[in-house]
Amino acid sequence: MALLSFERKYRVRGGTLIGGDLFDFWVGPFYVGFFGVTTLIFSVLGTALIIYGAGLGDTWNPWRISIDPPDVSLGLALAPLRAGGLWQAVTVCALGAFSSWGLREVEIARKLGIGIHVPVAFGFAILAYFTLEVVRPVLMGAWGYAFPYGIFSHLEWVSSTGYRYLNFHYNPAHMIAVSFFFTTTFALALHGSLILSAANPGKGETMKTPEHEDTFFRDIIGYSVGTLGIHRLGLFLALTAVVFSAICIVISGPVWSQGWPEWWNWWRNLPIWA
Ligand code: UQ2
Repeated sequence: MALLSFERKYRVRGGTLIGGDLFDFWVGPFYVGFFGVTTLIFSVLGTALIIYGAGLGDTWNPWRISIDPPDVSLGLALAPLRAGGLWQAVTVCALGAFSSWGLREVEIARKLGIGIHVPVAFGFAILAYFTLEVVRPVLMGAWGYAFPYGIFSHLEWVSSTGYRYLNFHYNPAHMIAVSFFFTTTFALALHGSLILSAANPGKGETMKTPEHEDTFFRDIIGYSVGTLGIHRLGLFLALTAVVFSAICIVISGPVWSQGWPEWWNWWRNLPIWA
């Protein structure tokens, strides 16, 4: 079906989670909905607060602008605007915008009658952000442990938080997360190259079928995970990478406060080495 005629067919009322028909409309190609309105409000407000915060700061150098969380000494209190309060307001706006975007995805999926895999997957990304900026700081008792909003400043946060635990590569959850990130890129390289090899033939040649794709892998390793299976595998690998990333940061401090290399002493102290 041609793109335009398909879109006309699916652009029907219904599927909204909230607001009934009130916001059930499109602006040009974009679906709005209740959550389109809230996404817009949160992101415009959050961006305005960041620009205002940049104006309060001492630089307009885009690399150096930073909206910092409150000092650790302020604990979990509401901070004055210029002492971390802006960061708190921006964080509320960010979470509001991300959740609104996810719920707008759900409404579009419901209209189309497709699954909600995309918003569920996006939910894992929101969860990772929430873990860094809310769950871990709350467990550690201060907003000051959250990362700042700035290009260099957030990189410096990652660096100094890593050194705080001596060497993050010894964090077992970090090891698992990195392994899943690598496996994700491996799976996508296999999948992308396999699809192009069959679906993008030379001039004058006809496109090949999924049977060709299956047979390639059966011939080379005796197994094909299948055309649906590779996408299930890809989603699993990507989401698991995110989950272990969230675990690896949330256990750093709340569960283990020494250097990560020391964590492995349980292994060195096993009685079998005696
Ligand atoms: C496959 C298949 C696809 C694919 C790929 C495979 C026809 C078009 C890439 C091969 C993948 C396998 C065997 C799994 C590899 C395992 C890991 C953990 C990377 O069989 O079916 O569909 O794209």
